[in-house]
Amino acid sequence: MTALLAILCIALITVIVVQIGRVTELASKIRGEEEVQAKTNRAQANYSLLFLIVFLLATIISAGYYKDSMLWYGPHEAASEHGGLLDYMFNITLFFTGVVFVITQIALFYFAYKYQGKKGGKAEFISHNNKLEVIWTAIPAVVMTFLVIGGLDAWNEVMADVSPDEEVIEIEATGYQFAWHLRYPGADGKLGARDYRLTTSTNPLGQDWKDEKNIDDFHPSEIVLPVGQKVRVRILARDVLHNFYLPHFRVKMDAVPGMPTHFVFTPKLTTEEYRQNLGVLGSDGLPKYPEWHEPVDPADPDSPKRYEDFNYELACAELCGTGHYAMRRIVRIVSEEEYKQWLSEQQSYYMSSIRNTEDDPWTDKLFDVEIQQRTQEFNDKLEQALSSANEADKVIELEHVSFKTNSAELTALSRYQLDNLVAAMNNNAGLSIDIMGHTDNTGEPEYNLELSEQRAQSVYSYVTGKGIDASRLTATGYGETRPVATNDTEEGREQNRRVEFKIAQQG
Ligand SMILES: [Cu+2]
Repeated sequence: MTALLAILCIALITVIVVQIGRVTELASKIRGEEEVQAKTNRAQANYSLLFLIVFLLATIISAGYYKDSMLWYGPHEAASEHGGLLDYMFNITLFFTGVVFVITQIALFYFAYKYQGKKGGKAEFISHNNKLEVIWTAIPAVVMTFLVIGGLDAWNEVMADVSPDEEVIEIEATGYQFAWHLRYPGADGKLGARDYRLTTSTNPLGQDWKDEKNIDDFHPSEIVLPVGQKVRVRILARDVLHNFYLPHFRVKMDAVPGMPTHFVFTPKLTTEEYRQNLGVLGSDGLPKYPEWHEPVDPADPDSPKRYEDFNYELACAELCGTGHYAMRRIVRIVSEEEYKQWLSEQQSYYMSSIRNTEDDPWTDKLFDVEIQQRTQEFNDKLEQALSSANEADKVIELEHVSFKTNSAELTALSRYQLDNLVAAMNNNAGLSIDIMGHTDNTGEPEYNLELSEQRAQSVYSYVTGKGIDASRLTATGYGETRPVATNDTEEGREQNRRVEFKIAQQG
């Protein structure tokens, strides 16, 4: 239907144009060809002038109207330290091209007006003019030289990498269809090694878990950075070309599969400060940028104002596929304290997703964080037992002490908790304990009794071997006689196989 209407319209317009042509032809026959030609020339010349004025005014007024929305102007001053330099380059370039633009437009249309066709008018032929040639070659050459040299200088400054001894936060962004996978270095400040061949569904970045620098790396869902701190972003891509673009910081760099790139920048304004700049009031007490004071939801006047809801963003500036728009991520710039707080809330990817799974190469080792955590837990439990008046609360299980199957030989990881016990006894001279070994009910009771005895003895030997006086502890095996859970399930039996100690005396 629409197509039919369109065809009809076109046919109608064609008929009208043809009819106008006929009328003009007839009119010129009546009035004479020359007079009509002269009239048309005058009209065309006047239209040229009119177009010049309307076009220039529209250009200038629209630039003025939209100036506060442009990235280098008004409230949108660069939020990074190097950004001002790029904005300055843009301003200089805009100034020169703007001047040339206005002059050439005026010249073009004014000439069309001035040299309109007139009866007897004759063109002037200039075959060569050295002076003109020199002028219009030399002026652009000089201007371009300054722009290019200034641009190169700015480029070198903006693209300078960090020196090895410089303090810098290095983070990583890997683009893929259609999101960014972010990685932070964790407490050691260093990103661990990656190998694309290690990429699996549980290891999306192909991190090499044998590299201990990977142990504390975490994968946040947003970029959070402290204000005034130099940041180096390592930029990678997993599939196609993407582009890491932080418009408010004037950061933009391609993410190329197989070729890591980087960008160094220093955030200058926190998110909060940028919001305040957008919402600032003029000297008359009215909003300086009224468009930012409109509600976020036009249907709900009570929704937050646009400036209150502003966030820096990370966008992909490469048309990388149909879901391209979905690559937006929030960027938050915060104070140093807020950043530290945020860091402390992040969980290492290895600890939350890889630790003690089949991909974990470190099952026979405890990491510092885990040692600290277990020490804390042990001390808390001991503290509680010491302060309790209840006899039953005086028994503490050594849940991280274990033995090889059917043997009294301690596993390598047992020593950490035993060292906690030794430390506690060193710190607390009045403390004496009874070590108690237990088994489940699998096998012969006599055998179990003997095994539990030997296991308690192993702990006894370890503790006395660390210099604790033998008079402060005893070791007894109870075999399967004191279960704490059912022996009918594997979990229950596991709970029953245990070594614990009872506080016999406390100082
Ligand atoms: Cu993309």
